[in-house]
Amino acid sequence: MSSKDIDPIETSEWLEALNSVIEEEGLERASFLLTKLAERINQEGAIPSYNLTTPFRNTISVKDEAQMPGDLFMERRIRSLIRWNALVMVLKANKNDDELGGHISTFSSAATLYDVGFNYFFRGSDNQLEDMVYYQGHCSPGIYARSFLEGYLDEKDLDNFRREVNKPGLSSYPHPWLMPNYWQFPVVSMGLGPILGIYQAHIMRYLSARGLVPRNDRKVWVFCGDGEMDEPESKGAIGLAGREELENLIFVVNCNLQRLDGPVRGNGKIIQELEGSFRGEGWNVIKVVWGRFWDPIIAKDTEGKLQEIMDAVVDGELQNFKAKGGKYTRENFFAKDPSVLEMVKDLTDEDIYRLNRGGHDPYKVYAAYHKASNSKGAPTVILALTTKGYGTGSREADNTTHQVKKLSMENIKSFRDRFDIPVSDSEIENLPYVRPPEDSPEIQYLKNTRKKLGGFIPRRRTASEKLKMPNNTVFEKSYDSSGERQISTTMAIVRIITDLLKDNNIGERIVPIVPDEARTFGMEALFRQVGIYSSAGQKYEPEDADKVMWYKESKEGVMLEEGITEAGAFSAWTALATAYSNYDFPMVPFYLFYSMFGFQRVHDLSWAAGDAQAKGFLIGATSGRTTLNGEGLQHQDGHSHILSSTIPNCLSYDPAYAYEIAVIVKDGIKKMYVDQENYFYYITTINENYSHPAMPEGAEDGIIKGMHRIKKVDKPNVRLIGSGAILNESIKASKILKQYDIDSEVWSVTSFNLLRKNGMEIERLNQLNPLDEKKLTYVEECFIDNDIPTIAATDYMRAYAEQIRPYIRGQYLTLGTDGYGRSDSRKTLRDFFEVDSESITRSAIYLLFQENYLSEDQIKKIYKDLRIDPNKPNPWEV
Ligand SMILES: Cc1ncc(C[n+]2csc(CCOP(=O)(O)OP(=O)(O)O)c2C)c(N)n1
Ligand SMILES: [Mg+2]
Repeated sequence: MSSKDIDPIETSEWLEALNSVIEEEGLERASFLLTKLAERINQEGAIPSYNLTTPFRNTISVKDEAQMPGDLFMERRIRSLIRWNALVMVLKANKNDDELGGHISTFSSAATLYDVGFNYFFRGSDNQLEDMVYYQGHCSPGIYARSFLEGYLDEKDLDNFRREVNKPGLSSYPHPWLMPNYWQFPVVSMGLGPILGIYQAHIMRYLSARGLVPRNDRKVWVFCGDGEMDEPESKGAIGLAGREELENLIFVVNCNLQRLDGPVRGNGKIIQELEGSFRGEGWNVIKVVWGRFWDPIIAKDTEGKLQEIMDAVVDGELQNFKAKGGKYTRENFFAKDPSVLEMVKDLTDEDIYRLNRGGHDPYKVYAAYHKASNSKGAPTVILALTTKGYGTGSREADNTTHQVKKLSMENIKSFRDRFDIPVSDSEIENLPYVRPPEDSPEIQYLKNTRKKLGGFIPRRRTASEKLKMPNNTVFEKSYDSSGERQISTTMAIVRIITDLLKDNNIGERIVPIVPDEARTFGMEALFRQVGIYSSAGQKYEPEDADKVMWYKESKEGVMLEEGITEAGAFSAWTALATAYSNYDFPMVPFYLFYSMFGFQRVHDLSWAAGDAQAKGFLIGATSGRTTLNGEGLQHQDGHSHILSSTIPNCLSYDPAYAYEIAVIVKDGIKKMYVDQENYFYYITTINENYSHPAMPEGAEDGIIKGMHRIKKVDKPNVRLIGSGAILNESIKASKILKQYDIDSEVWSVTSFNLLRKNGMEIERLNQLNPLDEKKLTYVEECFIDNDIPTIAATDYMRAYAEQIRPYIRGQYLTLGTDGYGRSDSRKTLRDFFEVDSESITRSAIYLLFQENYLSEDQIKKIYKDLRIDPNKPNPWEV
């Protein structure tokens, strides 16, 4: 569409007509008429292009701004002290050679955005559950500085910013693991705050729809950077928020136009771009572009000439206007049109430089938050224009400002002067923190604002309700043999989840979550049994309404079918897994996914879940490199246990039998929800069907610790240890060996990861206490009887089973599935990766030969029987 006006007279007639509708009948009517006109033109095949973005100016007009009720000057004084203390703590952390780092420029651009929130909007937990605020991680100094004025932190705490080893220290960024009474949400990794915040708001609605927590006007506030919005995670879930009409969600994007290296959109306009994206996804968009000093100038712009310049300017230039000052701005911005230049003729260059941006104007920010908090039927995004490094003198809007950790004394003094900090020239070298006395008007005002809002934040709830254990029958059913029936462990866990859902003690807390894989895991019966949560209910008759397992969506649905988004489903899981803290209401989420699309896909979110002290179950279903036979390279997981082992509080298991799963889940519920320990669980299950034995007497302890013996012989010659799907191959190998009169015992290893943890712990303990009686690792305890050769086989990379080598005294050989997967039958794949019974047998024979237990003739014969090909290609190189 051409933007050239070929008939200005006709245009003005149309505009006049529209003006009169606006004046006489109001905006709503005018908007209706425009929509009708657009529909009309659309019938002819044209697409009107006006609806997604609005001109580059404040969304809320001056006359519609809600008035900020507080004391502007008092608040400015308090905010200035917060700015100063935040600056000082970073400067101090970098005063010597420790180079501890920290950020100055981000918080300096965001201080007003937070302050208005703290003064008027963010609610504490005194009267209702507190608002949930996802801070921009590298703004942490500003949040600490406020807590310092509030009296929660003292000077020693601030001095220990980024010095955490000898407590008390303040963590670099929001880390609940390190500051469990303070930070709720780990966010500094760009993009995590936005996606976690969206799913937090979604889960809030889910919990109230089910009647588990009351629906109120609790809010989720997500603060993020404009550069951060480039992360796929940041924008990836905004469609869900729009679709679900999450009016409890407010995004504040700090548009300081810069990221780490330089401009976010030097050649464009990030605010306009984000406006289009968010509005297109159904959000309310509130742009806070210009501060109130602009109001009188904008009021003069009756011809729209200033607006034209505002619309045309790119962000790279906007950055210059702050970096290079008022004279530059007059010459390169206002001078673009003589009539616009005229509008600022009475302003000095200094006045022009001080024309404030919306994000630094408490009045404008207040009006935006007020509107956002009272909006119904959609989430709101506030796009606030700010200046990076605001107040740091020559470092303001400088391309390198992100990494500034030290300032010249000249810049420090100019900061002090700009914000009227009561520190004299003689004191300033020492970089003193400033906190007025407790009874000063500033501290009293600050405390009063928080009192009115229900208490201080951030604060994290560490204690929560204990849950009751489910009825034992849920688990006991799995302790019996499956007899002739062949089932998979995926089926076994689904059965346990189904029974848990019906349990009187814990049923309402159980939430199955899937990312469009329920049928893959045989969970479709749950569709109808518990329903799929949908805020819209079900507005259609499902195609399969006449079937037993029809697709039932419902407002009170229990199951979360999050669609094809592992990051989204994981974020929903995290919200539920931390509900014990954030809602004071423990939930027990089970997230089932293709194990290959678990940690590998969303590891940063898993890491954050660990940091947040999530409690719940992750089920890596259809796992194993050879067990998921047909799906090939991208689907066959042989390393998720290596990845899970990187998260310190994740307990991971690769069980083989239904009874093992039952014991692990039971123990998990006890540890996490009754004993209230800080763990979450990763359990792999498989889709191979076989019959499951009954649980041997007294096996529970070993299952939980990571290993238990399933076949005992009097005088074993070798020991076979297997895990998950491959345990059956170890059992078969044991039978083959018997044909050669070789006796073997067999152990099921439920967790090499936990065996290693125990090993590390005991080894270290012995080392630290050399004179005490030496303690045995659990592996040593298990294998105490003899030093016979041990062969481990798993469906994972060898590194998984290698972890226990230091604790095994005899010979040890590991088999695994190193290399890329590929499609074929299980049998062929296991032969290919050398984890089948023949390969296990071969390994046992080889080790026995090494120990001179077998002669050359014997090994030759057995190798021949086993059809061993010495020239077989190496599986991890083909
Ligand atoms: C996933 C991830 N990648 C990179 C970084 C390093 N990093 C920290 S802040 C930053 C720039 C942030 O820019 P923006 O989002 O615009 O925030 P601002 O500081 O400008 O407010 C980068 C790249 C990170 N923290 N997380
Ligand atoms: Mg930025």
